[in-house]
Amino acid sequence: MYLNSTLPYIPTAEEAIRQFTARYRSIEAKSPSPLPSLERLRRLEVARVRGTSSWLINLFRGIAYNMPFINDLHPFYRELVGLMINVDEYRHAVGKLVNSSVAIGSISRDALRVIRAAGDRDEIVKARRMFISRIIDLINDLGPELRTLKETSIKLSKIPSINVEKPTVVVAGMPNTGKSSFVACVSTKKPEVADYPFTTRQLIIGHVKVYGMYAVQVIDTPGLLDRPLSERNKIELQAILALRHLSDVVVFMLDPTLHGGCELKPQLNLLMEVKQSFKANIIVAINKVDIATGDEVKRTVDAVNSLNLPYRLISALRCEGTGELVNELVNGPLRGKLESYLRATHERAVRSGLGE
Ligand SMILES: Nc1nc2c(ncn2[C@@H]2O[C@H](COP(=O)(O)OP(=O)(O)O)[C@@H](O)[C@H]2O)c(=O)[nH]1
Ligand SMILES: [Mg+2]
Repeated sequence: MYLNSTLPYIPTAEEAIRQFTARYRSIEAKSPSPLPSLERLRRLEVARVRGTSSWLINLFRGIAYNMPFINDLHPFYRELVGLMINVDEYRHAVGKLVNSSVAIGSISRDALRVIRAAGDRDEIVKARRMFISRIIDLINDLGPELRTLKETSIKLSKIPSINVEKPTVVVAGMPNTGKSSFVACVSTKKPEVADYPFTTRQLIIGHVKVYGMYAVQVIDTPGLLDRPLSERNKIELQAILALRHLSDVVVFMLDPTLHGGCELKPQLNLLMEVKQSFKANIIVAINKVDIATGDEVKRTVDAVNSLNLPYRLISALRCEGTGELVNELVNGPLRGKLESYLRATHERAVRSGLGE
């Protein structure tokens, strides 16, 4: 559910070679043995070849299988990852790592065959040299792929870690319309902050308690969904649009007064843009009703009605109408996802209670 919680350790080729040779040397004969020295050497080399090759196979498989599979990613992450990395190069690197672990198996079997059949020490030593040099060549050959994977892993670790299974409300609206105030009203725990790639911006993730659990998140997007999308460069726009995969509902904040410094018209233009590109449920919060005049509220309500969008009157300054708005979402558009989220959480708790 998170992207970057389990990213594996990825060595460079040089590090992997160093670890491999150190391991090879460190594997000792088990106990003083009554066997003649040729047999002891044979046993030792068999143990070393087996031990180091299975270590290396596990290392490479561990990397290949613990890096995210692009196709399995949640669309939000898939879209951001697609912007950050060369997906074909990444897939190739993972594939080559898997193939290499198969090749290590066969290099190891070759070496074991020769070692087992060897008639004297020289043959064993030759087989050992051959094994080590083939493995070193193989690791060296993986250098570029390991580098790609390491760079990918670093990039992935910068993607904001957001629980994509949780019912999510994204808050949009021009600056000073009251978005942060709204998030502060409805979240009952200190909001988290996550850097957002391709922007200097951060997401503010508020947590709303529902049925005794922090089961809904409300995301404030300062600097992202607060000015016309048409003014964005291509990458930035795509990064912003990735948020649509996250939002089950958009709360669009309108300031009917002139106190925020923004006329109604540009606010409505942004609302239209968000509506077109997000395709999520939108509910308009007409804010600042504590200071708005009757006329201001009326012309805003008329404008929202003409767009056929549902709305609520709130005062984020006084936290009035804000809880009701969230309840309406919980019982309406968030309901299905909330039920499955609560069910999944419950099942996880039961399983862990059973020690599974
Ligand atoms: N009178 C009044 N002021 C509000 C209300 N909501 C927000 N404000 C004020 O408007 C300004 C901008 O609010 P803020 O939440 O930071 O807006 P944001 O830029 O959209 O996050 C602040 O001075 C708030 O105190 C409201 O309901 N009534
Ligand atoms: Mg703000």
